[in-house]
Amino acid sequence: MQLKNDRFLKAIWRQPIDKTPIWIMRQAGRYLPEYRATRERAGSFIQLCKTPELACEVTLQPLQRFSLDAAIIFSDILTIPDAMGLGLELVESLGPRFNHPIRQARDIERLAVPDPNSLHYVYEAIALTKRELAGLVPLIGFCGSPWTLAAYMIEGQAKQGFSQVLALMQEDPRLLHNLLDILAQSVAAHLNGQIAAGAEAVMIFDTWGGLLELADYQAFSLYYMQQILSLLYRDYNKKRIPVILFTKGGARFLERLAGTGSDVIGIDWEISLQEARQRVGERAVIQGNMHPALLLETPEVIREEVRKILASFGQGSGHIFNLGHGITPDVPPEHVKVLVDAVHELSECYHEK
Ligand code: 1CP
Repeated sequence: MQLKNDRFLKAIWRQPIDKTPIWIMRQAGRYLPEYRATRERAGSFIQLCKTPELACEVTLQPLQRFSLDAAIIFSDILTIPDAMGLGLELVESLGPRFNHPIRQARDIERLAVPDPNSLHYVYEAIALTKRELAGLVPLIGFCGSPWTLAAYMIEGQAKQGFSQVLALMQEDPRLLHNLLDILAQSVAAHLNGQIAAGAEAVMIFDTWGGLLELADYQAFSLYYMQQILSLLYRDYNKKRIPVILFTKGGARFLERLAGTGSDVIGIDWEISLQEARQRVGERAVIQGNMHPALLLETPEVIREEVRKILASFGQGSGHIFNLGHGITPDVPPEHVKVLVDAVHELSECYHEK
């Protein structure tokens, strides 16, 4: 189907565009009252993920309010460990938690790439969302990086620091490599499943890669993302499928990320777009990088920040506007409208008519 709005894909292929495209990490989420209402109807976060009709409904919610240039399928990176038998639940004050975290070598030796049927609900949600979107904007599929998934699987829950996975890295790196290898195969298969179901771009979230020093980052995080890139359907149904890599806190690794052959590199607010553009050069397009906390400021402050970020990237195609990390639940939805409209309005002067 012909896309009505293909700014997001054109920016990735550096084709001329009228305005800079924008989408927002976690754009479907708790800051929207309609999301909270649908989650209530679903009964739980996990049920919401596993019910394609409801996952589709919340994916579309932010697009009904704001002129976003891409949709991202509502799901979670932790669906893969769940499908591997770890049993995901969401504890209200604590965040996600596994009922059967990895505690010993045997738990890792037992793991296998999940049966595609166990993640079929994601592919159904994508197919349904594509039908409902009817070409309005492209749909992004996603996964966590093997390193980030391993961090949650070994810790058992969301925690600052992830001391247990770091300890395993020192004590038994081979065992950790076995886990990362299975996860890389699982992630590649899941992203390919999402592409086959209709995702027009895919993103790998390496939320915890920034915990590592360069040598460990290369060996335990980047190496496995590179494996995934080599296994992905980069062309599907005569269409090029772009890949976005995002290592939170990964400014130090920018050249390495650019060297992977990923089409887009996501950055957070640690560095300016100007510096990122210079260091990445022609090797990849840049996505980012407004601090999410700025969405709590006044509309004037938000517009000023948008102006600065657009100026930092400068002239031409090759930038996708986003936050440097997910939007937080306390953001007033009206501020998101201010942001999206400001990006479109204030970016026109950076593109040729
Ligand atoms: O309703 C709720 O209370 C659940 C909150 C929530 C939401 C809205 C969770 C639990 N997951 C999601 C959806 C989600 N997760 C999306 C949806 C698509 C979108 O609109 O962007 C995406 C892309 C994710 C990805 C995700 N999940 C990441 C990577 C991105 C990031 O923010 O770094 C991570 C680390 C997770 C794990 C996870 N799932 C949920 C939470 C609260 C967390 C973070 C846990 C932590 O604090 O470590």
